[in-house]
Amino acid sequence: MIDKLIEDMELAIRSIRKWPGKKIQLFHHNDSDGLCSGAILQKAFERAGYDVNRFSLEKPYPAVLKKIYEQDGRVLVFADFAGRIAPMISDFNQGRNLTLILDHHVAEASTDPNVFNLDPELYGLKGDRDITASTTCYFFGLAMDPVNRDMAHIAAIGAVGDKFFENGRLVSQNREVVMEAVKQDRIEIREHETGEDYYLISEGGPLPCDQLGDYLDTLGAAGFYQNGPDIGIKVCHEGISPASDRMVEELRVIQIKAFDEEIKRIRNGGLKKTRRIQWFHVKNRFSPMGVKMVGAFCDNIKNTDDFDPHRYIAGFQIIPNEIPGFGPIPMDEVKISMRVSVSMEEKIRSGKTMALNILLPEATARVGGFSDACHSLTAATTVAIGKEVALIDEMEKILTL
Ligand SMILES: [Mn+2]
Repeated sequence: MIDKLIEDMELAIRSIRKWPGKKIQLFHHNDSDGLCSGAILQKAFERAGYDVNRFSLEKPYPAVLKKIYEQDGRVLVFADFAGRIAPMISDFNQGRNLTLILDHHVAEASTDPNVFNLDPELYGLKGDRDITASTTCYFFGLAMDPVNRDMAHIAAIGAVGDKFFENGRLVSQNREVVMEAVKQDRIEIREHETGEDYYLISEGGPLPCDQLGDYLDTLGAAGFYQNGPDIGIKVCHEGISPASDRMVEELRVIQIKAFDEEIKRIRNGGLKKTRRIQWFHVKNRFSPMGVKMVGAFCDNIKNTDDFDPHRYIAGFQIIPNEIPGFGPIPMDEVKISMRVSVSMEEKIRSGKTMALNILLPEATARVGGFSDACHSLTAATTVAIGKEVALIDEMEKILTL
């Protein structure tokens, strides 16, 4: 099925070459996989003589898509998101712009011939096992020009960053790119009892790819409103620098302080409980960090004594009415992130408790919110400010059915 995907990539590339103009607008996710995807595509297009205008996004919110699709006659590329909302993008596009989606989340087919959904999930591959967005973008780059083979190590960093392993090892297409990077002496694999560790070979010595993934996540997510994604893209191409180290260090300090203060609030009555859910609202107290932080915060606290291990955990964070590179965008929305304790994870896996990717999107739809990518044990959507309690109520209703 990878052959059919590559064939369709070649088709999309021919369409880009035929499209008038030499400009690309590139939108990519702000986690490590998304940054690696953006880095690969930017360079691949620039090598082919295109002018690339690159934007990092936390999510392809409808308000953002609406603004993007006010344009006509453009080439628009989405990486590491949008696979599932190809029908919505098709409705926005109406054949007016050439749109490419290079994602690896669960996908739906496009309904507009000018929207190419090149998400490997539509080609029988598993995005949460075989192939990340970075690897998808690498194959796309190769289809453009074999010279892009020298970016295999960037794809490998994204693959490690997304943490989809089988028996502690990258598999399928992700494995193929990492082995290519090994062949090029850019990545070194070290075996241990439970799997493999991957190291980027760099001037300062070998760098563990999992740590580099966390480093990029911090730049992209905590640093989202402070140019972090741009620094992250630079790190993908040129490696870490004293300037990037300093920024990551500063962001980590901001993050620890904000998280510590939020835990104090939660202990002092900031946690609300309904029958099956415990929830809190950080408002804009995580500012200037991006809204991925409420999810990161949930990950940090989900197994601590401050939370009931038998209730779902939900955190809300207000989405700023501004997106770097876009200027003001009226969002008036909150993001909700959900997680569960380790014991509830077990119950979800064995089917005894409802999975988050069933519960949250259903409740979100009922209050008119927006969902794109949800997983069974981690999920996030957005709803209008003021709909928080209604959303929690809807989830309780779904859970009592
Ligand atoms: Mn990804």
